[in-house]
Formats: sequence, structure tokens, C-alpha cells
Amino acid sequence: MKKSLIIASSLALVASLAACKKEAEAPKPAESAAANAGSMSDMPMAMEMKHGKGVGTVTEIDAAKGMVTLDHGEIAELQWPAMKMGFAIKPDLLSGIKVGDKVSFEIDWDGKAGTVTKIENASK
Ligand SMILES: [Cu+2]
Repeated sequence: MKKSLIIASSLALVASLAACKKEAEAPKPAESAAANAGSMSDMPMAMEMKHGKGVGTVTEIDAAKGMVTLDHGEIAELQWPAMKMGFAIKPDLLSGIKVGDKVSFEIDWDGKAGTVTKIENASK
């Protein structure tokens, strides 16, 4: 009896949190109706992991935070133009990489942030 009550109330909490989040993201009723009707494939900006490859120059390394900033060229897979931006990176991938190096790299992009999954010094 008590257990099912707890489950029911925690479900209600999850449901209300989800509703709250949805409202914050899509304040206009018309927009949220359209979003609910559409499938994931209609929304390329949804949290879908994408993979890209590029070349660039290392402009900053923060090994403690696990961050690398790359001045990179176009990344066709992600339809990105050339730009300078920061990526998360596992510190062990940074061994042998220093600021100013030309690198070829691969990244995972979740729609908000990128993580370098592979990086190679291309200036040697
Ligand atoms: Cu970029």
C-alpha cells in the first residue's frame, strides 16, 4: 500500500518536472503542438549524436579541465564552417599535442557540446 503510493507520487513528480521543462522550452502553444506532432527525424537539432572529422590548429589547451580549443576548418559531416571553438577531451589524448600544432581530429557532437574522440599531430 505505502510502496505503491510512493511510486505513484514519484511518477507524478517526474511528470510535472517534464511538463515544466517542456513549457520552458516551447512557450507558444502552437509551437509545442507542432513539436509534439513531429518525429525525431523532422528535428535535426534534437539531441542526436553526430560524428565529424576535421583539421585545425590547437590554440589553447587546458589539461586540468580536459578542454582543447581548435581553430578548425570546415566539418562537412556537421555542416560547420571554419571556426575557433572549445571541445572536451580526455587528458590522455593530449599527450604529444601542444599549442600551435596542426592536428587532424574527430569529434562527437551532441547538439550542444563537442568531445574530441581522436586527435593526431598533422604537422610532423
Ligand atoms: Cu566549430
